[in-house]
Amino acid sequence: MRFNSFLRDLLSPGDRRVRSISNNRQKERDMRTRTNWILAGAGLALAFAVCTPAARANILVDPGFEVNPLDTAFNVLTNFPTYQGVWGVEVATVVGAENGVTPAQGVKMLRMADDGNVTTQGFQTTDVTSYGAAISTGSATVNLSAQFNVDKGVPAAVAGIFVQFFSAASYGSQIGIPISSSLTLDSNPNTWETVSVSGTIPIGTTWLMSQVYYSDASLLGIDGLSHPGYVDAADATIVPEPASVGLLVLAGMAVRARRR
Ligand SMILES: [Ca+2]
Ligand SMILES: [Ca+2]
Ligand SMILES: [Ca+2]
Repeated sequence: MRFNSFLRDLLSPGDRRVRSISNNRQKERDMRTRTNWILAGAGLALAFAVCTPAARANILVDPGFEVNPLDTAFNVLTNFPTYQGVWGVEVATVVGAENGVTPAQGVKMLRMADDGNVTTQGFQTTDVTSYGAAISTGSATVNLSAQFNVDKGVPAAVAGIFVQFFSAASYGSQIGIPISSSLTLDSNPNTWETVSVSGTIPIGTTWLMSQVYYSDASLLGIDGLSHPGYVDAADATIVPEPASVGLLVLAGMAVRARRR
């Protein structure tokens, strides 16, 4: 009986009000917990977007030289919008396996030959305005890599890559300092070697140009003749991608909403 009256006391009108306040506090706590879970979820998704390399898009079109016809370096260099996503080359063709070299990826590869100058080059331009949010704060990084190989008659081919930045859709608008990397290749046709470079995209960049090249002189074989150099599996990515920038904005909005 004593316990029953204790229960009745607990349920008296005054106590009910206290319980209702405490219920509201509980609801508030639940809301906060829910907001925290949403924030944690957004943070997790953001971390995922930033940390998962597999999710990054290759901004190059036909990076493995499998499907598209080549065009001229001149066209690509003088008309960015029309030839965007097209490989423009000086002296090069797309070939299948030859001279003991098998494509690194797919069934075709780029075969570059001496252009009679200093380097034999291939170019591709990309409109990067969709990455503008990150580029405008100087927080966008470009990573370019490609694989290179020569036949067994070439003892010390020098292969390289290059990225140039532009503030408009023309070669004359070049800004910042190009980034580049090169490598002296082995003479084993069974091995493909990767050359890669990373760098910050200069603020104001709206177009960039990816380049693969061979030093002409280095293609000289032990037979005294100039040999071809091969390229395959090019890859260019920009970090962060627009999706993760969107998530960053979303996370920022959630934090602001919570503070209000
Ligand atoms: Ca290929
Ligand atoms: Ca050249
Ligand atoms: Ca090799």
